[in-house]
Amino acid sequence: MTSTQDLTSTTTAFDLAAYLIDRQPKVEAALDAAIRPAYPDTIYAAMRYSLLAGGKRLRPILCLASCELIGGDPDLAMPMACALEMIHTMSLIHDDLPAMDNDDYRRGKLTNHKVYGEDIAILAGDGLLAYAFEYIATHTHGVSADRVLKAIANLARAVGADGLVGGQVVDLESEGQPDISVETLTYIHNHKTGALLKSCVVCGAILAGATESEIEKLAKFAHNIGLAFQIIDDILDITATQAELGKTAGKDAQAQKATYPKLWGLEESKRQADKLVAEAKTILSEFGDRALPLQALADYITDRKN
Ligand code: GRG
Repeated sequence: MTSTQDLTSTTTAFDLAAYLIDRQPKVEAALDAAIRPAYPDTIYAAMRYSLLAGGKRLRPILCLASCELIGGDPDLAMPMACALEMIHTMSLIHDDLPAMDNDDYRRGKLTNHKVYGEDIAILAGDGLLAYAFEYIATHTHGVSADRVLKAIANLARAVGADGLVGGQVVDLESEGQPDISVETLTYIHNHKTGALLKSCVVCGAILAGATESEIEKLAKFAHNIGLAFQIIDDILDITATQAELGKTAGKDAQAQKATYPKLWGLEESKRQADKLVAEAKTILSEFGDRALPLQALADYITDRKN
């Protein structure tokens, strides 16, 4: 079962558990406050159902950690962190629809369309997507307008046809095809999963006033952890149970999807994920102790069980 506590099982030199015990409830409370029940009741209930359904909250926590690494007060980045989770959640709602991956469970609960119907689930996703951008623009305080604009532009690009949407399209088109190359698979994952994770890290840094060179290093770090995250996701789809995942296990094989374990085998896939994370951590070493939270989160990505 996925829960906000699941991230805390990771052990590293840095006390990630203590860090998350501090951060996760703050993110939960900020999300709950960001979207309150309102009229029309159904759409707000559907948006809140998926947004507040648990999940590891990895994306907001990456954003806050990146802001802090650059020396920013993490509170400045909280509206952006919430918006990132709104967009992640809307992508899960749409991904679970019958026209996409067609799943009945997510985060240990029935999927949005199973509870509210397909029409409302589509609109709940749309509502979350639009509100995410409104929320950044109206609730980010104490940051110059040019930084906010730069972060919004980065996030919009990560979500559109050159990001999540593009990755999902190539993923759908590749289903059932026997000869998907490593290049196509890597395109899918860098866009479908990696783009948003990269935007989390980059936007946190932008809001804190990072230099271009700092942003470039953080983007490389995030690129590596994004790909490692998806490799581990492919592995867990084979090795973990539905109870551990909070969603149907074995979906990739069932949908005849190309995956890294299918191309490389389980052992080599894990080795590649470990290598990407080790490189990612090295990229941040020049930031010293300020990089410890992000480095510990990178380790978590390969150690996680869901
Ligand atoms: C963004 C406009 C727009 C449309 C969405 C459906 C779609 C287009 C894209 C699919 C994106 C997707 C669902 C990628 C998979 C990402 C992934 C590995 C999700 C699991 O993330 P976790 O493990 O989940 O962090 P929790 O529940 O812990 O947050």
